[in-house]
Amino acid sequence: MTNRLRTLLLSTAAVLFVALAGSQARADIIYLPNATAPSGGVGHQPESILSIQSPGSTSNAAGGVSWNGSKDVRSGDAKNGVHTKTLTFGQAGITNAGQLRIFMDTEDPDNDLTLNSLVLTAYGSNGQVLFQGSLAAPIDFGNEQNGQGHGDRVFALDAIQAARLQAVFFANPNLRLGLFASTSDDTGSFTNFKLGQGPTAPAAVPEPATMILFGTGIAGIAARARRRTKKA
Ligand SMILES: [Ca+2]
Ligand SMILES: [Ca+2]
Repeated sequence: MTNRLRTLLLSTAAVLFVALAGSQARADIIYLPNATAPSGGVGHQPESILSIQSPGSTSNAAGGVSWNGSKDVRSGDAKNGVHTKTLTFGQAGITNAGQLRIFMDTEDPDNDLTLNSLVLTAYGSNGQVLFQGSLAAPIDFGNEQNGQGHGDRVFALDAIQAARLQAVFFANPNLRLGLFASTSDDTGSFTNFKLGQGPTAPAAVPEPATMILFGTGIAGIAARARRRTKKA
């Protein structure tokens, strides 16, 4: 193997590693267009994590709930009481981040709205942020004709982010999940979000062992290339 080839191999491994690290730093919530959201409004299972309501007759709403280490902190247009609260994995009815689903129930009077942002955050016992995933871009939804109490849309973490959250959950089994959302064109109504369980697919969680093997493989290629460079 020529030195140039070794250098090329090492650079390729380095670029691949940086690319992987970059993709893992960006946590995506994905929309599952073919998944069905459950019926039953706030106060029914699955558990509600957040409702936001545009104030008065305005058309935009934004708000969330976080955990400060001792209590929930609501912000913006988040509704009180049973609507809005952080949830543990247990309270969300899940044991695996790959099965985590965010169900959106819209109530918009003219049956369309834009979901501008959706951010899921995992908090540790001191309120520290352990994980964060978000919607990559706003989504316009139409044909929301079920009214309140009938779920309309389903979201999940993509496979890489689900694996990240699962690793965080293993290390912090009492973590609390909070959510922030913002919508527009939802005049005079509220939008509710619940956390619950879906089938593992389509947001399947890669086995942590696979990820480790993959990482070890890259490190192995680099080490081998280094040894060969030394010999030469
Ligand atoms: Ca609805
Ligand atoms: Ca509307």
